[in-house]
Amino acid sequence: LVLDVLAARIRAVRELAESWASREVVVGAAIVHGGRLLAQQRSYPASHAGQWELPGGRVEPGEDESEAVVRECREELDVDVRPTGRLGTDVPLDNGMLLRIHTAELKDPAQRPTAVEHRDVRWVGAAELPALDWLETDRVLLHTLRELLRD
Ligand code: 9L3
Ligand code: MG
Repeated sequence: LVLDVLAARIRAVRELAESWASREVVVGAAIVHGGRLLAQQRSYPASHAGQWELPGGRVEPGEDESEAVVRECREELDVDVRPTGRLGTDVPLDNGMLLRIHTAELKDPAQRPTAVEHRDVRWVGAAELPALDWLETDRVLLHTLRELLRD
């Protein structure tokens, strides 16, 4: 009996781990340059238009997370970035996916990020960081992001 209970417990834990591991990932890019973080302002959907977020989007099938970071930054900002590692913890999204942050740097710092499909993009210093109206999911990460920035 004890073994049955144990086996059931182990199965439940494994199922939970698998369901978490199989959740689809949305990558966010924490691009830092000159002690400031690149933030972009959403233009859609209407419920989130005007709010700020890290650049990024869904990892497409056949793509790894670093490739998704590079592709999303090309699409959204028209810049080339080099992913440098993971940052912080995953944030669960309402749609069941996970937001996962990768740090990145501009391959060519002279390249200026452009708001291709967004309302605005901005380099944000530590003081300005908490003042922006961030998406709730991204706001969770502000303490971690702050550590990348200068005072
Ligand atoms: N999302 C949240 N924070 C972010 C990003 C890039 C994305 N920094 C959420 C918003 C959407 C979903 O992830 O619900 C997919 O993102 P997108 O494809 O609309 O950018
Ligand atoms: Mg996006």
